[in-house]
Amino acid sequence: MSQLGADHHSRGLERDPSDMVQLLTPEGERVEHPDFSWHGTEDDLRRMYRDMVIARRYDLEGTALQRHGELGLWPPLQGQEAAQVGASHALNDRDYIFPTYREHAVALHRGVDPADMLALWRGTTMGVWDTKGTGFFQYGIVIGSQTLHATGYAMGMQLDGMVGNPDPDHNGAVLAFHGDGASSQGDVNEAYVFAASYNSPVVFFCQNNQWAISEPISRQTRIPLYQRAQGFGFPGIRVDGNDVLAVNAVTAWAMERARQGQGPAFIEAFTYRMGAHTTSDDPSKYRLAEETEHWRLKDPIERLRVHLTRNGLIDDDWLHALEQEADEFGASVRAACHGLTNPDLEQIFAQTYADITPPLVAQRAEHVAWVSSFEGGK
Ligand SMILES: Cc1ncc(C[n+]2csc(CCOP(=O)(O)OP(=O)(O)O)c2C)c(N)n1
Ligand SMILES: [Mg+2]
Repeated sequence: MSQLGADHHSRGLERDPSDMVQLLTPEGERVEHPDFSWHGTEDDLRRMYRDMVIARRYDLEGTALQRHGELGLWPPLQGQEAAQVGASHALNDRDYIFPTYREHAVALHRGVDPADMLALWRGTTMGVWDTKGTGFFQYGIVIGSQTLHATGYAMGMQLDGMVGNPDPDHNGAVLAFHGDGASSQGDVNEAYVFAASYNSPVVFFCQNNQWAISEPISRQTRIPLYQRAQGFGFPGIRVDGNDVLAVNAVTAWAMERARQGQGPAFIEAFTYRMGAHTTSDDPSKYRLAEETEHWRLKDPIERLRVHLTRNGLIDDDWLHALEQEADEFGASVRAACHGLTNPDLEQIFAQTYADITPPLVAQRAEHVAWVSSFEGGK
């Protein structure tokens, strides 16, 4: 096979790998798996559906706001709602999350202020939200770096006695998100080694959307990503990333064993992002239309909607009320974005060190004098 042919073969056209945990088919039918089952309630199902719909709306608003010139950049998540919501719903309040730059659904579920996230992409904040209160660390743009932070944080939780405690209300673990492309980074592989060596309570959650911008998964690995975990010494599981039930069940299992002191795990959520990498990207330059169409039929929200409707767990009135909630939420997101104010640039000097240094004091004075030399002084 030519080089081009070999690439083309594995460019996101891999269909339904058989070694993948699935509990809800793309047609919305429940199926059983020998190792994993889902034990939630009907309310849990409705809540996860609602969170996926709200996350998609947030994402669409983010994309539109960028197109209107209100944001500098936006990384869309459309297609990854089940991976994110399923994972987030498997966490407890003590668990801590290290995201990439795209886990908007997880952020919303953890209570991050939607406006704070917009401010980051508008460039009017240094990216500070309530990381302690939400258990959701700041977004990181340096690919893979968060996995080392996550592993270090998990080692700290171990030292603080938050792992393997007989009282289950005491334990916590870390969920570290990264992408398929990130799995090739040195930082990420070092994080795997540290996590394994110290048996740290960290679960690596890889959203394999089969692309790292324009690089196909065939450039990152010659074996399914989840199989790599074995080489590092911890379990790896591939889950249907568009199946919120399977993602939730597998993440709950991995997090609980980490909390109990059984060490790290690797989850490969096999999925596909329908839109662009970011609003600066044009995937039509490198992805086939057939591929995107194929994955559209596996829409994570649609399959749960079909399941809920068919089983009488929601009806038209319920869906209508949710649509209204999403509309109101969308309007509030737009208003919050329009209400963001430009920061005082002096703040940049204050946020570099805990105690501002004499050279920075001088630079700040120079900067303030320069800014005030303009009409309006801004
Ligand atoms: C260290 C580093 N190298 C390169 C980049 C540029 N970059 C931004 S996103 C990206 C691709 C990441 O792909 P993947 O890990 O699969 O994440 P995805 O966005 O597909 O979820 C690259 C190369 C970066 N931000 N950081
Ligand atoms: Mg990717």
